[in-house]
Amino acid sequence: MPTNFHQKSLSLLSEQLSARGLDTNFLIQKIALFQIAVPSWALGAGGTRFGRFLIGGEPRNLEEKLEDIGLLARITKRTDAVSLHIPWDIPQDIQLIKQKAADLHIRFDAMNSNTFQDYGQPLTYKMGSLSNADSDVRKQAVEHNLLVIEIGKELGSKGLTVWLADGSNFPGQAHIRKALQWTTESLQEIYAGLPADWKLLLEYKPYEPNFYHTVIPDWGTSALICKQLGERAKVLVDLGHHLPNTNIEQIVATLMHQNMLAGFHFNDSKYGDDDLSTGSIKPYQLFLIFCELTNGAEEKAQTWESISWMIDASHTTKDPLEDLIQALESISQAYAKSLLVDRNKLNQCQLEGDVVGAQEVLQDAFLTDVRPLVREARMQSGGELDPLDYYRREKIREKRIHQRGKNTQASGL
Ligand SMILES: [Mn+2]
Repeated sequence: MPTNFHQKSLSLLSEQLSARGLDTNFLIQKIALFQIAVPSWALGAGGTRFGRFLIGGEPRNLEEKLEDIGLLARITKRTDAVSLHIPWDIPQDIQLIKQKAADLHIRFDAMNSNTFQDYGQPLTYKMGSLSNADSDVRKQAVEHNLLVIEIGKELGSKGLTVWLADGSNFPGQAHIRKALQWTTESLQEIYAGLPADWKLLLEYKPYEPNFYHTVIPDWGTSALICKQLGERAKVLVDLGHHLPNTNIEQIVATLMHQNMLAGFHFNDSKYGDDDLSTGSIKPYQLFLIFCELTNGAEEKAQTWESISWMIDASHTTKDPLEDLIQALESISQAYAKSLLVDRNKLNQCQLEGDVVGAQEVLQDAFLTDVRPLVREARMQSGGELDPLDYYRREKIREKRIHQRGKNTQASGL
């Protein structure tokens, strides 16, 4: 895209926005500040039904994963953090990793534990982890989480994300109340090991393949457990972890109202936990979610800074770095559009019961092409005008393949 095309579209948009009483520079500054973490498992190919097809030049170790995120940070200016997964990313040399991250201007976002896979630990998680009927298995799962906290402390992380696959496959298999109780007690032990300036982010999910029940199926169950843990435990919303047509923006509003929103895992879905690129299926839903987020922060239901942001998607048929560029762009666009909502007018419509007017206010914001604002925010921060075009023009993947090899495989699912 030629720079003069960008300048023209920005000045046209700026004119329209100021006619609506909006300050373009203020918006650009807000957009520039919004940063989204990238998980360490998102940099290689995920599995499809037909197998896992290597992208080529996938990162071979944690240092190379940081290099990939560093590249995203440099060209998009929309990410400044990595979220690590243990045991997939146990640093061999903590000081080296910290230095590498610092050189790339990357910080360590929430740590992720893993008790949903058997990876050579002494006791199996076949019948669950934190909810297991066997107290030795629960102890092992708790200790794993405490180890993750220790690694995170050394790296400077400030959060632990817990996602459980625990549940049962058939009726009668599990004692539903006991499973919930054991999970809560296990989480209490983990919470007790949490440093004072850390938070615990508790995910929920209503189903898995071949599942009868999950121990933490929804935001309500997650919130109930968090209330029993303490005020630094909050609910993590993963966009794919809902039944079809769930009103996710309502969940967000409810959690913010209770100061219980820990953060987000961004992705998109057609049917369920599809892990598709954020904004590729339901951009209007993403916009409505951001409307609740920006409004909830403006009205001081919960501070913006207390919420964590991360992409949690799977890259099967796209180059992961290209996919992440698209996702970062979509999230920034949804955020930018939410900032355009005429709140006074919307409040007025709500007071007067003007349903049509309220919809018009939202559509006015949603249908505005905010791409010039997002581009300008990126350029003013020192990023590329068009990161995807830059990535292809500079043949980054080809260079990665040359450096790392064609058949390398990043750790992860
Ligand atoms: Mn997730």
